[in-house]
Amino acid sequence: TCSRNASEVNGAVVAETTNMHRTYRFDVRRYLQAGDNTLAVTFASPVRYADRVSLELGARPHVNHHPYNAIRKMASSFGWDWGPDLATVGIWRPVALETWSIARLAAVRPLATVAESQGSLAVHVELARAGSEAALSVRVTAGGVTATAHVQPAATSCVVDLTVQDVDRWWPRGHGGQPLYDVHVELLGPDGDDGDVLDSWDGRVGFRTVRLETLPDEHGTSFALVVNDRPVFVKGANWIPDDAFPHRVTRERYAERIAQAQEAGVNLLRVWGGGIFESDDFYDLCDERGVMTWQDFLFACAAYAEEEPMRSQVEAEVRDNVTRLMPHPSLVLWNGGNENIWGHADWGWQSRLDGKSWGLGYYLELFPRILAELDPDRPYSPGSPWSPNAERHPNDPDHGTMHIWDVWNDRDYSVYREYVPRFCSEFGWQGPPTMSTLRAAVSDDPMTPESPGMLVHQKAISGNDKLTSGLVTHLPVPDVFDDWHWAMSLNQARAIRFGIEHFRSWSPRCAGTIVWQLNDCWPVTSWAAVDGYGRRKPLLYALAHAYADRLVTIQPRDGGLAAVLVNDTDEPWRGGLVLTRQSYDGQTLQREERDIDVPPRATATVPLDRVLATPGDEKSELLVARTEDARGLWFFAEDRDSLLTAPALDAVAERTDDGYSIRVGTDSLVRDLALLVDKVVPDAVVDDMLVTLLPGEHVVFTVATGADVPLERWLAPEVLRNANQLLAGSSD
Ligand code: BMA
Repeated sequence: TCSRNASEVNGAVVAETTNMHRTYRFDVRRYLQAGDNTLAVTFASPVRYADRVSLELGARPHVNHHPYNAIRKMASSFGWDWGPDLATVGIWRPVALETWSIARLAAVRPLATVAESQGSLAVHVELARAGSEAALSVRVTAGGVTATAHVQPAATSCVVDLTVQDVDRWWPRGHGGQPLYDVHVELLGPDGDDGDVLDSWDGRVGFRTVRLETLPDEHGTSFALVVNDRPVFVKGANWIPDDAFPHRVTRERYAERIAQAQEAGVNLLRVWGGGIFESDDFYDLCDERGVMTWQDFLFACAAYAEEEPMRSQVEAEVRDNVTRLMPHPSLVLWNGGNENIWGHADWGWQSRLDGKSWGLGYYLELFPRILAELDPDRPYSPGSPWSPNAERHPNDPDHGTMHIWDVWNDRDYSVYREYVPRFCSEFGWQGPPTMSTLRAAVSDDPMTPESPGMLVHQKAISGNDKLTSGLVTHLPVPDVFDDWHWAMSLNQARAIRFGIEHFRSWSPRCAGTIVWQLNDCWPVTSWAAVDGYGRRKPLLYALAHAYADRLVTIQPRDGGLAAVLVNDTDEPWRGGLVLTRQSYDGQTLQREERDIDVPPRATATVPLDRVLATPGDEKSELLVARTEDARGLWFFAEDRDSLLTAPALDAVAERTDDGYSIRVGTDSLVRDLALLVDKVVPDAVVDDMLVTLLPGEHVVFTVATGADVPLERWLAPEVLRNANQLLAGSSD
């Protein structure tokens, strides 16, 4: 019956709250009594609240079926195309009763920067006073240096500046180390340096600079992150709330998930606007591991009212979270929101809105103004996608960020090659969760792609149709469920690997890719690389290959083919490049050798001679481009049109101290060899997947597990998988 969340102390209403994304602080002195006190919190239905406010404010476009844009609450908890409709209610972060006198620290914002090897820290402090107008002081210690500033009588703010000599810079992973400096702030009482410590604050900073380059050039407008004056190619993944009930996400779970992103070669996580500002643990771990973060403000796929009661809530939550998160060196970009500006341009909103506000004022005025005040050194972009500095279409590939979704929704993954985005901040392809996750979540018998439980765990519009349409160009549709599961998992992995190799081959014109999406919030068929129970899908391994520091990829160029070498390291890449055209049975038909010298953080394009790049028989030949430490392959035909045959695998499993080692060799060509270990032991982890073997080659997979299982289980055809198995006439 209640329409708002109300908090009562000893029967008196203290407050009504409507915003999950902010903190609230209430003065309760006048309600307290000696002895026991009672705090009662009444919860209202967020769904009804959102419905009611959406009518009061005037209906505005949004995706999915609830007006999540009328309440300041995690948008995806009202259901998303990968998430269940489970609008939560409750207290999800700590509640405390605090007492204080004289004054307390209301906000501490350390601005850290660095020039040469000199670190500068400007600690902005805001105070709240409890009636006292006394002069106070603030003492800051960082990097072995202490500095103090005085707070004038009645003043409520001050800045403490200090300099740390010979600082080590913080770098994104793959570019350097992640030294962090503790910052200790004390508010001292009226007696000055020797006075009482009234309050204190502890945090950490890293010394680095970051800027976002959006410069006009011959292709359009760039979008590149520059850390410590060096451009950093972003190998990113989009992050969604890791649980439909986000309070269940512990530090350990964040640590595990971020480690999985690292395994995939990821150097940036984008915290997507339909989710939450994550807890401090997330950003702390990213600081420590050099995983950059890009934080959306929490607006997604909808028009948002700019009037009250929205406006004040939005401002309060942004101030709160900018203050909380700005110390983190891993945070490299604030972003206005997800697909709101694009939605307004393309999704038929303008006539529906009929002149109503839709959020642009937040993205172009309010947020930049708050950031200029609270966090002036960090880049901001008004939205994703967004074309900077112009009245251009927000999703223009030549300007700023782009989301590529037509490829998954309507076309084929080969179409990624039609786009050379300056920065691709979303693109994705669906695949099912791992089999053990699926079996734990869905009990359909028989289980088919369309059985009732499976459909509950496929939330995307026409998701299954898109999976099928996206498969058939490459592989036939399997009849057996286990084969279907493998085919769709493989196709997801291949699609994204294809996309990333193409995008990286255009670096630095393309300065980053952020795959949709790293994680899931429950067991579901989705775009994720790690499923809802934390298990690695084949896509995670494909990302590791595609995001390798040194990449050799063969790409179409100027009507022919070229080997493109992407060197994302600080060392020059020198040596030989061996190019061969060979038959599936292992005969070398053409061979060439080139010297390569790819400078650090650079890309080299080596056009291939026509005789090398032209197959005698496209169904049974491939190109191999090989350096000492990397190799790229080019198949002239799709698997289903090729003469790929059932592989004769020579596989042996052995027990090791930490699990198993599985050696697989072959005399024939076998594509995308994988070991779906969760089918044997649900929490077993294999070190690699999607390895293509040429005739005569072998690979050794390492499986980590404490479980004891018969050796032959690892070699069963539904566990030891490959693409060849999916072709007619090749099934085992
Ligand atoms: C993008 C995201 C999400 C969505 C995904 C897949 O639009 O921003 O809204 O889940 O596509 O459809």
